[in-house]
Amino acid sequence: MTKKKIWSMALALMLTLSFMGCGKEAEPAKEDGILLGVSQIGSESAWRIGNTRDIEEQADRYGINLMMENANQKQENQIAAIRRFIAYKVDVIAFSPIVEEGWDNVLKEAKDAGIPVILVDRDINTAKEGLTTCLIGADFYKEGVMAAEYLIRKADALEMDHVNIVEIAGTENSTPMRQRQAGFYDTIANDPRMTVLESIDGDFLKSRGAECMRYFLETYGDQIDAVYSHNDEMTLGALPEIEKAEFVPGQDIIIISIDGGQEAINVLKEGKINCVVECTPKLGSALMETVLKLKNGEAVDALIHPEEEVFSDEMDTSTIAPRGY
Ligand code: GZL
Repeated sequence: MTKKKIWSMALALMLTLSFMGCGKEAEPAKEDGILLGVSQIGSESAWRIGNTRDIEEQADRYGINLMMENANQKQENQIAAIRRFIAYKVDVIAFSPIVEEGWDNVLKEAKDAGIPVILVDRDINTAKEGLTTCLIGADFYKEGVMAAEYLIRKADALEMDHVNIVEIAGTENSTPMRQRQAGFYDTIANDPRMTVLESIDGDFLKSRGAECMRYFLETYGDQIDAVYSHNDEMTLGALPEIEKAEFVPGQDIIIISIDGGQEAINVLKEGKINCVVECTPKLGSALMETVLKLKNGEAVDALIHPEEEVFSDEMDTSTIAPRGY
């Protein structure tokens, strides 16, 4: 074999190997020295725990140094954490505000310190301009619409002439609570069959979901046709109370939930939940991409909504892939 032939084969082999390497997911460029301060709400749900895990994993994948503090459901702890991040002179601050009001002062301090703030998951309500850079999170209003649209289809399918609904709402004055309620109410408003008997704040907690459902069953009993619960945790707390009252969830009472965690999807597959609207906690990659853009002086979108879908008894639920949270 001539030398020329050997070299051409060696070159072909190197090119082949180099193209093979292009098939795997391109690893983002590792970034040294960027410090991101994150104030996380707490650990109240599988969704929140999944969100925290995803932010940690993506910070590691992008090589961004992370200071994450858990506020244990207290706004004052989030405000204190943001002040620590400012004192520490982090490059970027990100946080999921537990409620929409009460952030102006601390965010003004961050702005005066020249530190950009990214909203993750939830929004704030302020009259002041320019306190935050962008919001990365779900379209909660659309989630409420999708929940209501499912209930309308279900009422049609069951030929129901009235649908009495009890609502287990999320943390009062939080973005998901306000918008999931607004989207749902606006959608059922034009359907005379639909009546909300009562709405109670379940604070996105499993224990509170059980308490709310116990009260609803004691108060309304067999008048209840449907439960609209703002997250899986509260739904999973409510289901045993429905069964203790000798009703069959998913049959005697239509159950609609939001988040789409594995435990709720498993219960959907058992037929005890009728509809789960997805709210993905996997916001970490979008957060890290946005941090890099800010540090590189690039423009960022003011609003980044992830794609989300609806899982329900209208589909072959065996096809639902593992959820990862
Ligand atoms: C939604 C998130 C909510 C989840 C709950 O993006 O803010 O908070 O729906 C969590 O499970 O507690």
